[in-house]
Amino acid sequence: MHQGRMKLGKRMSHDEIAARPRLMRGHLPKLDHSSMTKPPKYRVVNQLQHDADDERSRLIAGLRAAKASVEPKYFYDPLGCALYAAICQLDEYYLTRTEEAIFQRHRQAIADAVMAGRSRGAATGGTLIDLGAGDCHKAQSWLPYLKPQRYLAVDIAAPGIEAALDKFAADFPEVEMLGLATDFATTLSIPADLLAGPRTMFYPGSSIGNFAPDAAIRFLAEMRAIVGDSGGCLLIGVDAKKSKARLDAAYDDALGVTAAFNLNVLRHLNRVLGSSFDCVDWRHAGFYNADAGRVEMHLEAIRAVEVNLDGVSRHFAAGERIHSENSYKYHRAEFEALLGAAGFTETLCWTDNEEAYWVFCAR
Ligand code: AVJ
Repeated sequence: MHQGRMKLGKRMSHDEIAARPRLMRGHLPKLDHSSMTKPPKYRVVNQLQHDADDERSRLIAGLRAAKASVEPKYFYDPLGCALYAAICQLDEYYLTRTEEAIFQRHRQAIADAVMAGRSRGAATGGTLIDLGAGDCHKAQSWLPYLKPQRYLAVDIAAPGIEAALDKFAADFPEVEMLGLATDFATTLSIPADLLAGPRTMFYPGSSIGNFAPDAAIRFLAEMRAIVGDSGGCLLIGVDAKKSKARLDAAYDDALGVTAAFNLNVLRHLNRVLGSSFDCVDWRHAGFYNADAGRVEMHLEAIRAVEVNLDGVSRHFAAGERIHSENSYKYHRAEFEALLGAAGFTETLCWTDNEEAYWVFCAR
């Protein structure tokens, strides 16, 4: 297995700080005693560029296919990450808010369930593996409850992890902070030296919805394998099936933030591929497909366009679509069945008053 290149987190040393040119205000921040103790450390392992060529050809093949598609990971360039954060604040996008309410209301019970597998007396310890950690803020409220020895932020957005850990490490000096930049949608492989003690997988936000059910089982089984018999578990958030009206609104909001989030994929593609997509030629389509049990997002050509894809022109007819995301929704029993198929034998579930969202602890 490939082990990623190690990169030390960049923090200014005190010498560097002292050597900085004086700023306009004329003085440096005072170095008090606490800032003279060792600076917080973190380490980020980057597995991303290993198959860059392979990825590029898959991306182009997807766009050239008769039914064009692009993987949802292409949402998350820096602007896309910012737009997703904005989506999470929309009235229509209930997911993040509902999950957070469940977490807040049941924090201690969930923490007790997570820690129930740890050997008696071991109140602290183990590794909290945060899948799709983003800016790490969801984990922030869990660290004081789960008290891991190690926190491992896993995300596709490498610059985001660096920035987040840099901030985060100072708040939790007692926790070893690690990062792993990887595309876990393909396979989840975590270098063994990044793991210590019981392994708790934290996968919030209903991102499991991006996988089709059979792929979700495969991915859950990979998580189950990492938990192993370490005494850890999986803590996962899952969006529930609900009315089409509510789901349509959540993925096609009045402000047009989700539309911008979807269209931004085209800008990202232009940067990655040197393609010639023009956002004004495309519109956002986001809706619940009840038969398939999933929300679909597509980019739809407003008019006939020719797009230069790696030197070859691709024609898109007016109304033709590029499928950019599936977001599967589950009844409670449906998701419990997926967990069972992935090898989990015990599950606990928390929900909100409207049963709009599920939080499972599984082992
Ligand atoms: C981050 C995958 C959970 O599917 O709801 C938000 C992404 N797409 N609005 C979701 C998303 C459109 C989101 N996940």
